[in-house]
Amino acid sequence: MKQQLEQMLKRALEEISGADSNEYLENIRVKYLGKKGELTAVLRTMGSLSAEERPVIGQIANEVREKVGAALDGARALIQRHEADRRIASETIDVTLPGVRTEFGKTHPLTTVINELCDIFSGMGFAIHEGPEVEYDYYNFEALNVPKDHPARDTQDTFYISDNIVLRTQTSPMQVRVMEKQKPPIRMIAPGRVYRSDAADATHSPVFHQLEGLVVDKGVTMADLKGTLEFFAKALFGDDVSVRFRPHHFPFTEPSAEMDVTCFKCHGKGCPLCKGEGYIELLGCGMVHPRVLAGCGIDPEIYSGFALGIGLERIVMRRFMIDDIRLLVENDMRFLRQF
Ligand code: 2NL
Repeated sequence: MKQQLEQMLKRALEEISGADSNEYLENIRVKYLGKKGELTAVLRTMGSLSAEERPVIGQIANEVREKVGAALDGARALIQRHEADRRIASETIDVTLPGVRTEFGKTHPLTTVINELCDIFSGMGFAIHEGPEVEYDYYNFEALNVPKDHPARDTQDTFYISDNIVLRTQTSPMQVRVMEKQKPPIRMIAPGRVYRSDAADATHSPVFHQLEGLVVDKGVTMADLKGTLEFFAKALFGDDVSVRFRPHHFPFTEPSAEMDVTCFKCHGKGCPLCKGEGYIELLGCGMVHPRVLAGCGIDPEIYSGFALGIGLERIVMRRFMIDDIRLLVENDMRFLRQF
């Protein structure tokens, strides 16, 4: 029996040294040390041994159990280390290889300027409203006191989708929509894309951008308009610019004006950029026409307001020294990458 045990030990150790996975080791453990294993089977027959033999064989059996157990533990640790080594080897990173460059997008120069204007007006408590570029004739013209026979409605200028639907020619329709829905006080701006049927050249594009502003409340006067717009011009161009207002005409405001800012180049002295004027036109504005207020359900006897409209391309082109408006819509990467 002693010999039988020693052979069993030898076989078990050989099998363990040949094992290459934990599953295989577990099979070996069950085969020898398990409840129905070989060692257990031998121990069961110990009853037939003599009283002298029994402790001797018992001790050998215990030694076999311990040695097999220790060999299994050792083999398990070894396999675990091999697996870790293999994983580390396969995950090796060569830090000398060139990295994968992440391409970052950039803000379009128009968006940069729109964001800046939105910041300035938000700071004065104006809400920002965006809306449809395909508009009803009513919102684009009728509600703004531009009747059916007005020259601004000429098919030369307006893209008609159908009889009563147009591509908006200004962002005012959004202001009309807000006035219809919201009781004064209203302080809002409407930035966005607008369309006019113009042939494209260096300074004209059939698609361009505008930002309009509107304030409606009790007791709003021309003084509010002037103060707000002067503050806006200084926030945009710096505290050293001054502004001037010239009378103008818009169908949706009365009185109407255009606001100029002192020329950036000559600061008012007169130079080729401002054609000797000392000033450059910045925006159109005026007191909201009572008919426009009334049409939106706001009583012009109680409320008054002012509005402004500003073309964005000109500001962008001046800011970034861009000499052709078409570059702003062509999205040529060679152009856009510069900003
Ligand atoms: C310009 C002139 C202007 C407005 C836009 C406006 C809007 C409503 C009521 C009254 Cl809902 N007025 N907008 C007023 C004056 C001028 O734009 O030269 N834009 C580039």
